[in-house]
Amino acid sequence: MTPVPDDDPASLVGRIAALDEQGALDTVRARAEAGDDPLAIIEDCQLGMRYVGEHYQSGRYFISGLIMAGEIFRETMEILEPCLAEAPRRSEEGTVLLCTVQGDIHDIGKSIVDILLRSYGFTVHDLGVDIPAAEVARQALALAPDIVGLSGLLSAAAEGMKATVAELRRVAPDLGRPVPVIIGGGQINEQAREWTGADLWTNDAARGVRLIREAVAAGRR
Ligand code: B12
Repeated sequence: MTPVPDDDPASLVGRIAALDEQGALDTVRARAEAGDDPLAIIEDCQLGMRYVGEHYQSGRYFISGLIMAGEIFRETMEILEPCLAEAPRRSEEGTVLLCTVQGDIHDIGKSIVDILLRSYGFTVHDLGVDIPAAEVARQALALAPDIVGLSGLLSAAAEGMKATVAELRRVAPDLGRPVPVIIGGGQINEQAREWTGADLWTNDAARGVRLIREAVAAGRR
């Protein structure tokens, strides 16, 4: 078995890795009530999920383990959302078109990005999951976003990302300007950014929000 990184099965990371739903949610509530940074709590959950994924890959957990982990994260976000919404609201920062690309139905990370962007004053149009490239381009033409955010966790999602970036580039003349694209997900790295033709990449929602704010501000100058 992969050891829990901090060797503490009673930690939030350890509890999620062990699929201890009650223990994990009690820890989230206690940390939120103690005023812990919600982003730090999310980071621990993300690490715990990575361990669940490894256990799935090694055959220790079945698909039900992934489903259970998804449920724990969903409930965690229900607890944390009010804390995130309390962040000071800024003026209108811009419009973001967001989705999980075709072939991929993972949406937990995307939903975190959505919540964070809204709390920073962005208008977010979340198209959902498994969205074909042509549909993203159609919505971009209709909504004229400042930036497009594509999420994907499967290795195969890179195909969908590449196709979507190409489609957005193809309709750029009709948009009147090139729309920057940021890709995100646990497996995403600089190599994936280069291969898909996207402008930016991240595997961390908080860093993603920072990159989006910078890109939108630069586009408006
Ligand atoms: C929960 C889970 C599921 C749930 C998803 C529930 C849901 N509603 O999303 C369910 C059970 C449905 C599922 C299904 C499958 N899964 Co799954 N799943 C996971 C698991 C355990 C956690 C994913 C997660 O939510 N992580 C937590 C979030 C917060 O992290 P995140 O997504 O990376 O997002 C963060 C950042 O990346 C960033 N971010 C994400 N998107 C974006 C977008 C933008 C624009 C920005 C700025 C930032 C950003 O912000 C987030 C917060 O920091 C992962 C393991 C792992 N290592 O991630 C496997 C994993 C992704 N799944 C995997 C697999 C294989 C599958 C299935 C194919 C299994 C099967 N045989 O059916 C199916 C896929 C079906 C499909 N077509 O998509 C593999 C993928 C392997 C690969 N390299 O392709 C993984 C890695 C597990 C593994 N190690 O084998 N899965």
